[in-house]
Amino acid sequence: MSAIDPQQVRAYGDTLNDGQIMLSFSLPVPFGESAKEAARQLCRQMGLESPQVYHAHDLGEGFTYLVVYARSPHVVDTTQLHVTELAAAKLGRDDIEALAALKFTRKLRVLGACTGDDAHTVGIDAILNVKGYHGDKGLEAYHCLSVRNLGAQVANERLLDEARQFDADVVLVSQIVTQKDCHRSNLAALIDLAEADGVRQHLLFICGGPRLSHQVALELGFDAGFGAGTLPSQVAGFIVQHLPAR
Ligand code: B12
Repeated sequence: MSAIDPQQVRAYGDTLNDGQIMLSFSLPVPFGESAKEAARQLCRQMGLESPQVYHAHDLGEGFTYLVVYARSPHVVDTTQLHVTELAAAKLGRDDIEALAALKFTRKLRVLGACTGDDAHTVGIDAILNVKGYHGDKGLEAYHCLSVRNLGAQVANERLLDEARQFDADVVLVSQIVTQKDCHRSNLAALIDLAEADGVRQHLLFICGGPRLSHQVALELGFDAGFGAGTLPSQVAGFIVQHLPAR
């Protein structure tokens, strides 16, 4: 087996450094040989070599879904990557409760919602509901936190209104749908509104969703962002470490 060169990392398929990748996409071409050939040509134009259509499915109405395997000749230098990571130690529930007891004299109020047109509540529920996610209890299970979950399709105006009424310390926003970058515009609009209302500095704003990252969250004016597979304890840990003592 050849060695891994961190300066020249290739995609891995069957054997190390073979550069094999898999793509899935749909084409507005009727199911059949033309759709498969169109997919192969598109892959070659992307710089991929030896594209093979492994799966094609008739979507109806002149559309075809395709899965293509191909070889990417490109490499990435992993010694030159610049990523922004959350500056917070990973703490377990007991340590989070202990730190909160040291720093805060009351429960911290956490308000969560899935905002805009987004109706995907499973993610925010996984973070907030007592049963949690992957065996990691949700924020409702923490003695140091008082939690309210507003559910789906909450308008930014209403979220800030509820934050005022609840006297929230932290606002958690879930954005799952990213079509036409609606997650970015909606999240940025919330921060603009909070600034206009003069509440931005008084609240910790955290967003999350499978296509969000800490880097994107910072770009949009949030304090933190969490992506796919986030555990509730990571969010609780961030909150107690980053909120100033009160
Ligand atoms: C279930 C589901 C639905 C259900 C939602 C039910 C509900 N009550 O939530 C229903 C059927 C309603 C639905 C509808 C639609 N859906 Co849908 N749906 C899904 C599906 C299959 C699973 C999502 C899910 O529950 N994941 C499980 C949770 C636990 O994971 P998660 O959301 O990533 O959350 C984790 C992290 O991201 C993070 N996190 C999430 N939020 C937050 C918030 C904070 C503050 C923090 C800290 C962390 C955090 O923590 C969580 C735990 O780790 C996905 C495909 C997929 N496999 O992901 C499509 C998917 C999200 N849906 C999609 C689409 C397009 C739609 C529709 C537009 C379809 C349509 N044409 O009608 C509608 C939109 C409805 C609307 N107005 O929002 C697309 C989105 C594409 C995109 N990039 O925008 C997906 C990806 C499917 C696809 N491949 O096309 N959907």
